[in-house]
Formats: sequence, structure tokens, C-alpha cells
Amino acid sequence: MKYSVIKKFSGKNLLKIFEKVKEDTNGNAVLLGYEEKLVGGEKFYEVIVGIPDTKNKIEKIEKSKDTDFSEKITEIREILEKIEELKREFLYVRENIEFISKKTMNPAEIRLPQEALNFFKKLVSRGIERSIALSITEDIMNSRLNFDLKGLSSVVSKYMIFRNPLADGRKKFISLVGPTGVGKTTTAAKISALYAISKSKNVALLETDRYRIASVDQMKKYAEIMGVPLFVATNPEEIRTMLPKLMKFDLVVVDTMGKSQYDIKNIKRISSVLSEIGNQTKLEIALLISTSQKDEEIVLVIKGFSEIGIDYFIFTKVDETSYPGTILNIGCTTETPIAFITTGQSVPDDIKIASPDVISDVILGPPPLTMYLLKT
Ligand SMILES: Nc1nc2c(ncn2[C@@H]2O[C@H](COP(=O)(O)OP(=O)(O)OP(=O)(O)O)[C@@H](O)[C@H]2O)c(=O)[nH]1
Ligand SMILES: [Mg+2]
Repeated sequence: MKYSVIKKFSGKNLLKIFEKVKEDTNGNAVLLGYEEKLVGGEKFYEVIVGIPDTKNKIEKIEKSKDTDFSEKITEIREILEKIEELKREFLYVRENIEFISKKTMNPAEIRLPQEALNFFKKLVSRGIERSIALSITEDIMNSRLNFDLKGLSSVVSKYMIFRNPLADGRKKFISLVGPTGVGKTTTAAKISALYAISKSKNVALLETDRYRIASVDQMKKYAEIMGVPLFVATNPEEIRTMLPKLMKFDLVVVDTMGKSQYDIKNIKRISSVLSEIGNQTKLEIALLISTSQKDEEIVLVIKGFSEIGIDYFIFTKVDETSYPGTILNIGCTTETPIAFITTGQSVPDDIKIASPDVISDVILGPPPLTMYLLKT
């Protein structure tokens, strides 16, 4: 240690010397030496103290701070690398969990060549039923296609039907029905924007939800943003009166109230409101299905709403599930086509017309967790 000052204190009383040292140096002194002497038969003390060189000390502290800081940065970097590695491992484990947790492989699966087996595993990990995944994999193999997006896209229409309701260019009403909170109001706005913007058609929105004032307000906001007129008619009489005006539009997107698939009484009520429109003009009915629901529950949703007569499905909230294979599983078990998928809360952007490419991309694309991790 360096000292800026080295001082000697002397006296007969050691305690008093130390008090003096403390006073003179503000308690900063460090004892360097001490001597006891006899002068004229009396004890005499000499104390040598040093005042540490604080400037030097500060420099040293600063220096050590610098070293500490760069060491900390290296440490943080190492931790971040570790986190990245853990993320990768976690995603890998997650992808395989679904596969492993299912029953052991059957002989047909075991016979698959390695590349085909990896693709099959990928499909299963994304929620596609094992038997469907096997059939798709074999199809790709037998058609000598690659195990990639293009390969899947080439065979996927064997398993589900696609229909773009906007492609025929006919004047029509499209009504959106489905369980509560599935995304009907938001999707109605998205569809109207899709048609108004891409096809430059006259589009209107019709709100029929009589229970939720919020739905009307929500719709008003969307209609304003997109410059699309909004009509509100909440009972068959009002609809009847309004129909002549509405039938002048190329497309009217009709929002309905959300009802549980088990609430058959109210589903019938929606059906009777919609038949006011269907009796007079072309009406197509889309059932909205939340993609993150279990396949078994979705089957019950379809059953519950079958009373209304469904023309096609819209799978919503695809961005909220790691298992979009559900879309394919449901597509396989019904003759009903799929029209759109919705992929987020943003109106009007987060909607896509369903197609083999779009569905294959969703199935083989990164799961939502990866998307969020990549974003953050
Ligand atoms: N993540 C995600 N959220 C969505 C999507 N579509 C709609 N939502 C959100 O889901 C919530 C409900 O959407 P709404 O459009 O009000 O649903 P609704 O079916 O009209 O609801 P009810 O009228 O109450 O039956 C809102 O917070 C929407 O922003 C989607 O594709 N992805
Ligand atoms: Mg609504």
C-alpha cells in the first residue's frame, strides 16, 4: 500500500497517542510501527502511522471496476449463450415430447426410412393424428416428393378441402358463427377489409349481436378504420327492413352473437335470424373454430352448430397453438371446406386465405414459442 504521509506520534500515554492519531488523520491512519523507550527512567512511546494514498486507491478501485465490468460482461455473455443453448434443447425436447408420449411405434412406422421417419415425427409433434401423419408421409414417399413444405403442400389437398369464398366474385352475404370469444367480430372486420382492398368491391358490415353492446362498439371502430359502412340489425324484423339496402353491396359480412356449442336453443335463434337473409339472397355461413381447442371439443362445436348449416370453416388463433395439425385432423373427418385461417389480433392483417401452401407452412413452420423467443 502506498502512503501519502507517514507521521510519527510520541508521548507517555499510549491511549492518548492513539486518540491524537485518530483526530489528526480523521481515522484514516494505518499503524506502521510502534516503539517503547525508556527516557530518564520513564516509559515513552513512539507510534508511526501512514495515511494511505487515497488517489492511488481510487485509481485502483476504478481500475478494478473496469476489470470487474469486463469480467461481468463475459459472464453475462456466457449466461446468454447458455440460455440460447437451453432454449434450443427445450424446443427439441418439446417437439419430441408429443411423439414420445404417444404409444410405441407400429410396424408401418418402424419400416419408414430415416428421412421419412423424421418427417413423420415432425407431423406428429405438430398435432397431426398418427395415422394421418403416416399416410401423408407415405404419400410423399410414393410420389417421390421431398419431405419439405412443397412435398407436404402437394399432398395436403387429399386430406382436406379448400375454398376461397371471395374467389367466385358473386354478390353474397357471409355470416360468421361460433362459440363465444372465438374471433367472430375481429374476423368479420378482417374479411371485409380483405375483399374491399384486394377486389375493390363495395363491402358492408352487419352486426346482429344484440346482447353485447361492446360488439357494436368494437365493430364501429373497425368499420371506421377501414371505411366500410356498418349496419346494426338485431332481430328478424330489423333485418327484413334493412335487406333491400344491404343487397346493393357486393359483400356483406354478418357478425353474430357467440354461443356455446351446447346452447342449442340460442343456436336455433341465430339460425332463424340468418334464415331471414338466406331466404332472400345468397348467404354463406362460416363456422369459426379456435385452433387451440382439442380435436374432440372441436368435433362437438361442429356438431352443435350443424343446426345452422355450415358452408365452410375458419380456423382462428392459429398463432396461439403449437399443434396446428388439428386443422388437418378436422379437415380429414369432415367434408366441409376450410376458407380462412387467422393468425393474430391485428385487424385487418392477421388473416390468410386457406390453401395447401398456407396450411403446410403453418404445420412445418416454427411453433409459436420459437416465434416469440425469436421476437424477444
Ligand atoms: N391471438 C389471436 N387472437 C385473436 C385472433 N382473432 C381474434 N383474437 C382475439 O380474440 C378476442 C375475441 O375476439 P372477438 O372478435 O371479440 O371474438 P367474438 O367471437 O366476436 O367474441 P363474442 O362476440 O364475445 O362471442 C379478441 O381479443 C381478439 O383480438 C387470432 O387470430 N389470434
Ligand atoms: Mg363478437
